[in-house]
Amino acid sequence: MSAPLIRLDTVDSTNSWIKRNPGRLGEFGAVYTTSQTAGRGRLGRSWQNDAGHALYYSCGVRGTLRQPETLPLLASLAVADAVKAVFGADCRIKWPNDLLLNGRKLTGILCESSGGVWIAGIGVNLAQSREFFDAAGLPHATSLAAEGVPLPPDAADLLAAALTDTFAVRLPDFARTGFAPLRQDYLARCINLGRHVEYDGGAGQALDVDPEGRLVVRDDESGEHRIFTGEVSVRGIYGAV
Ligand code: BT5
Repeated sequence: MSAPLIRLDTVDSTNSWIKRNPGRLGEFGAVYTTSQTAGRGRLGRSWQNDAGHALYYSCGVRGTLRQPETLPLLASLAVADAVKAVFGADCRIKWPNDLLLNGRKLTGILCESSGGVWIAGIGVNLAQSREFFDAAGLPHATSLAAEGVPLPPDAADLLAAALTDTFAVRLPDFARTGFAPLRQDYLARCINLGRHVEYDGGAGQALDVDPEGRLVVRDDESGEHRIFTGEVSVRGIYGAV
């Protein structure tokens, strides 16, 4: 049986919709729209809407996850798989979960839990113009169209369906075991490795992402660190120096 996939014309936030409707998606399912009026990022930030030009998607998972804190890493890989399958575009992942195309942010991910449901909320920029991002004050953002990727008119519907599939493929192993079975595929896309990064309280070279999903950094001053939360900037990405 395929997972429920609900399309809404417009909604405040697809993550918030799942919180209000915790029983609607069964064990695993998704909701999406191309118009979100109050999209949320992490840490109280907002996610910009451009009605009809992007995919705003959330999937909900009920049940036990072995390493729920690594759900954002699973989500980033599932989107990278789906974007490759539908549009042929190869994205990189900036740890933990931004997807980059040509060094700019194509996708943002917000994971939450509520009422026994794990929620992975994913915003994918599809057809916004460079002018839209400039006017919105987002010089480091991009869309598939702005990077020259041709889009069919039903791009959002195709991507939502593909994303539900790529999630479903990786979910059983992930639920049982956690990040470890995804790790090699994740590392192959991770843009941090070998680069100079800055994190809350230090800076150094990113060496690895460990089986717990932590970024391993050789700090310039204090040796090896394993980072799980907080902001990490990468030299050369989003204008970081
Ligand atoms: C994220 O937060 O990147 C998570 C965004 C998650 C959005 C999805 S849409 C479906 C679901 N429903 C929701 O309500 N949310 C999820 P964060 O790492 O905090 O990044 C937020 C920052 O990204 C903002 O402060 C801006 O600088 C930038 N930003 C905002 N809108 C953007 C966009 N459309 N494209 C690229 N960057 C954007």
